[in-house]
Formats: sequence, C-alpha cells, structure tokens
Amino acid sequence: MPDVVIMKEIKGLNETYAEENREKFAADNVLAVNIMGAPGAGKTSFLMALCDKLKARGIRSAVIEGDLYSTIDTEEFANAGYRSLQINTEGECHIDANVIRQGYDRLGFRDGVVFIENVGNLICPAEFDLGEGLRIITASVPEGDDKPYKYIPMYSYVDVVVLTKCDLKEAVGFDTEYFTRGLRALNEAPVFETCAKAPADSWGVDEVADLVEAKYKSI
Ligand SMILES: Nc1nc2c(ncn2[C@@H]2O[C@H](COP(=O)(O)OP(=O)(O)OP(=O)(O)O)[C@@H](O)[C@H]2O)c(=O)[nH]1
Ligand SMILES: [Mg+2]
Repeated sequence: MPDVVIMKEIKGLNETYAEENREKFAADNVLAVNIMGAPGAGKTSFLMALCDKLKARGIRSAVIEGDLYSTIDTEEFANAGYRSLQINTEGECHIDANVIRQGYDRLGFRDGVVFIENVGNLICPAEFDLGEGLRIITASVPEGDDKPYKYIPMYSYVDVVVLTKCDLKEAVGFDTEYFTRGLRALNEAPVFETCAKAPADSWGVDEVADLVEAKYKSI
C-alpha cells in the first residue's frame, strides 16, 4: 500500500509545518485567517470589504492569495495599498502549510491580520491545517442552501460562516433556515449575511470585522 504510506507522510509533515507557522504567527503578533469557499463564491470581494473595515479601525491587514494561475486577485489588493503575495499552485487544488511557511516569510509582515485566500474548492482545503487562528468559509447564496448537507468535512472544519451575495437571496430562493439546520448538525459556527458587490456599499461585513478584531486583540 505505498500510496497510503505516502499520503500519511505528507499529512504528518503538513502538521509539523502548521505547528511551526502557528508559533511564528504568535511570535509576530499576527492573526492568520484562512478564507475558503467555492470558485467565484465572492472570497476576494468580501475580503477587500473586510480589509477596508479593519483599516478604518486601525488594524493592519496583508493578504496571501492562492490560485492555480494568475495574479488577478493579488493585483487588486496591491492596487488598494495592501501588502500582498500571490501563490500559484499550478494545478494543486489547495494551499498547504509548507507553502504558507515560505510565502509568509516573503511577505515580511507583523502586528496585524494575514488573510490567506485559499484556492476555490470545497473539499481539499479542509484537509490541510495551515497553522491559522481562524477559519472562515464564504458560502455564496447562488451556490444553493444544501451545501452543508453535501460538503460535510468543509462545513465541520470552519469557525465562521459568511453568506455572500445576499442581495441575490430572493432571486435564487435561498432558504437560510434550511442552510443553518444543515450546518448546526455539524458545527456551532456563527453565520453572517453579507453583500460586497461594491466594497464601499457592502453590508453585513462590519459584524465579521467585529469578530476578527476581537480575535486579533485576544492573541
Ligand atoms: N451580486 C453580488 N455579486 C458579488 C458579490 N460579491 C462578489 N460578487 C461577484 O461575484 C463574482 C466573483 O467574485 P470574487 O470576489 O472574484 O470571487 P472569488 O471567490 O474570489 O473567486 P475566485 O478567487 O476566482 O475563486 C464577481 O463577478 C463579483 O463581482 C455580492 O455580494 N453580490
Ligand atoms: Mg478570488
């Protein structure tokens, strides 16, 4: 069973790197936040709105962007004045702790919040601890209200659920009660309803900023 042995080794090594990352983040007074979600769920749009809210409160943010290819998301943050770093996985469907270890060193950031936008995927990112202090899933309402019933490992893994694109809730017939019932079978994570179509007009993001601020101040 050589494949099984290899998988175990990779996972074991990931845990070692994740632990090292946790120690480094703590020493640097950094809260690392892993943002996960499906492709196009609104991760970048929500994150930009959240960074702007935190900036207005005097909290510094930096962003590590994970994508298979391109620098589109990183450029958006760089243009907005945030320290940012792109990680191109070139085919890998998730970011792992070793990649974050190297990326974080190159970012050269401390005393603030480092957001890691994971590769758009509802499966593999839930298998790789990055050493983060907070795990958020962005679940966009057009994806459907049944996702916690289907993607059980991911919805069990997260600390916070951010419903995105809530301006489209009625149009797509999203049933929050049904969604929350599925989530509660797995997890007591708080649920926030947000819209970030245009960061300046975003709503619901302030409540998430309250939670991130409290978490940052408690590290
Ligand atoms: N109506 C609406 N559209 C949104 C909202 N947030 C994001 N979008 C749109 O959804 C699309 C995807 O948004 P992104 O923020 O790029 O999503 P993402 O999850 O970062 O995408 P990937 O990084 O490519 O996986 C874009 O066309 C956004 O303008 C929202 O709150 N409401
Ligand atoms: Mg993105």
